[in-house]
Formats: sequence, structure tokens, C-alpha cells
Amino acid sequence: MGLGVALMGGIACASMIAVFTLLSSMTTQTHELNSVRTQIMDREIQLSKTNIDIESLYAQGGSNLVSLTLSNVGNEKLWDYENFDVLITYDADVGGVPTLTAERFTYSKDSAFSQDGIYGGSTQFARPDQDILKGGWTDTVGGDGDGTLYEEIDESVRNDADFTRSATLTILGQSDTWQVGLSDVLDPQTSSNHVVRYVYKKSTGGGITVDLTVRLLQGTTQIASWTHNNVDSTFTLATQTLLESEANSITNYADLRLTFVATYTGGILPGREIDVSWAELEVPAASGVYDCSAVILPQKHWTIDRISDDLIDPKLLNAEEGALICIKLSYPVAANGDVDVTITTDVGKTKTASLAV
Ligand SMILES: [Ca+2]
Ligand SMILES: [Ca+2]
Ligand SMILES: [Ca+2]
Repeated sequence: MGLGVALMGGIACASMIAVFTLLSSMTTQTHELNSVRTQIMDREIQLSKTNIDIESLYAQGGSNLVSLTLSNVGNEKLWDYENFDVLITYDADVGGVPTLTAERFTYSKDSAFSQDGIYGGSTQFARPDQDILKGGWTDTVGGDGDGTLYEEIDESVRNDADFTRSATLTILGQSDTWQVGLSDVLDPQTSSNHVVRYVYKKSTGGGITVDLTVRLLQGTTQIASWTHNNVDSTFTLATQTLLESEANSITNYADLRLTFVATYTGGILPGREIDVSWAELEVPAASGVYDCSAVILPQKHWTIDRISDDLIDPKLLNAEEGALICIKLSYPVAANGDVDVTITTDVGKTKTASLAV
């Protein structure tokens, strides 16, 4: 072989290697491009198949809990909750001042699927759960004598065997006031069927005459008031249905109170007391509302408390399933405030819902 032939062969060889390298590089690039294209197409298909809806959005003045149902109305199953984006803009009650606030929430895996929330499907009862003001009222005669008064009247089924008694009213000591806080209930979003019930009597017949005034308050604001003149000495049940205007004036169902005012009205002797053996406030069911108050959740976090009818792929949100979501804000929602929620899934599907509290 001559030098020329060898040289030619070498050049041809080098050229072929160069061509192969180029081709191989082009193939890799084309492959990568196709792979990116496939990924984009996959994502587009995924996005087009994903659809969500927000239903039963609920929040109430004075509470930092928000609940809603996130329904899967598409064909993709949803599971990557940690990469969902949950945003809320709301009128926050910051130390009594309504303040427009925007917050982003982190998914709480630890709180998820505890199923501690309750469907607000049944009639609610707010019952005495604390003494706010005791005055001269006692539980020594009618109760267990431990100085905690509300527990004498908080039973779910009326029982007159235990009661709380006012101080002895005379021409010299004319009035005695006792105030109890009521347990929290959810805003039923209706003004109908708000019923206050209580049972009262004069301690013994004869003697001076006494009146009883009962007030329903929200904080220190009076919602309604009823006075019973010349109270009789047998236990009497009072059933008071709030007027529409009275029920509508309640803006915070978590801060309701009852006040009992026993008043001397006439006669000289002997002094008498007022006894109260039972009290409750009935309000309608908060239908469609999911009550998250028993769900343990840190502030600025959201979680899925349960998926309703979660028969397929437990804990994954399949088509036509609904996730019951609890969200804890940093501040309570201001009375009559607005709450706007935006949820974006991991693939970027967004839904917004608004509520006027
Ligand atoms: Ca007691
Ligand atoms: Ca009782
Ligand atoms: Ca499922």
C-alpha cells in the first residue's frame, strides 16, 4: 500500500467517525427534543383531563377555620396534594380591626385523613359551658356546691333535680345577675328556628315578689331579652323563638351568652330567690357545612380531613370524589368579611370561590 492510499484511507475513516459522531449527537438531541415534547404533551393532556370544583365554602366571623369540598370533576386522579397551591384573601380580624389579608397555605400531611370533622347535618344546640359572671348565684342548695354554676343547667335533656340559685332578694338586696357562655355552634345561614329555652322558678311561694329577666347576648351586645313578672314557685319552661331581625343580628355564633337577672319587685318579707335548672339555644343545622373545629391543624396549613365515598384508591381523589378540606387562617375572619379561595392543582388547574360571611 502506497502512502497516498493509506492517507486516503485514514481521511475516509476520520470522516466516517465524524459523520457518525454528528449523526449520533443529532439523534440524541432529537431524542431529547422528542422527550421534552412528549412531556409537554403529557402535561397538556393531563391538564385537559384535570378539572376541579370548589363547593360548600364555609367560614364564619370570629373563627379562623375555613372548610370546603374540592370535587374532582375531571378524569385524572389527584394525589400530589403537597404540590397544590392554596391561597386565601380575606378580611381578617386583627385585634378588632378588619384587615385585608392574603395567605398561602402548606399542606399538612400529619393532619390529613384524621376524619375528625363533622358534617353539619343536624340541629345544633349551644349549651352553657362557662360562668362569665356569677354575682351572688350559688350551687350550694340546688347543685354540687363546687362553685361552678353552669354545669347545673347544661344537660342535653332537661333535669330540674340540679339548679342554680340567686342570692336572697329583699327590699335591701334588689337584684342579682348571672351570665353563662354558650358552646360554639355554626352559622346556620338562616334566621329561622333560633329557640332559647330555659326553666326557672321562685324558690318558695309567698314572701316578696320577684321578676326574672333573661337576655341573649353576643359578647356584650344584646340580641334579645324576656322578662317574667311575679315568678311562680313551680319550675316553668320558657320557649322563646327569636324574631328574624334578632337572629339576623347574630354575627358570631361562637360568642353567645345568656344572662339571668333576678329582681326584687315588691313586698317586705320574707326574702326569696330565683332558681334556674336548665337552658339551651337551639339553632338549625348548618346544612352542607363541614365543621373542622375538632381537626388538629397548625395555622397557615390546609389538609384533607376525608374523601367522601372514597371506595376507589383510598386517599387519592378520583373522578367524581370530593375531598373535605379544612384550612386554618392566621387570624379570625372579621364579622361580615369576605373570603376568596384559589386552589391550583399540581398540574396547574385553578379554581376560585368566594364567600361573604
Ligand atoms: Ca356546680
Ligand atoms: Ca339542671
Ligand atoms: Ca379515592
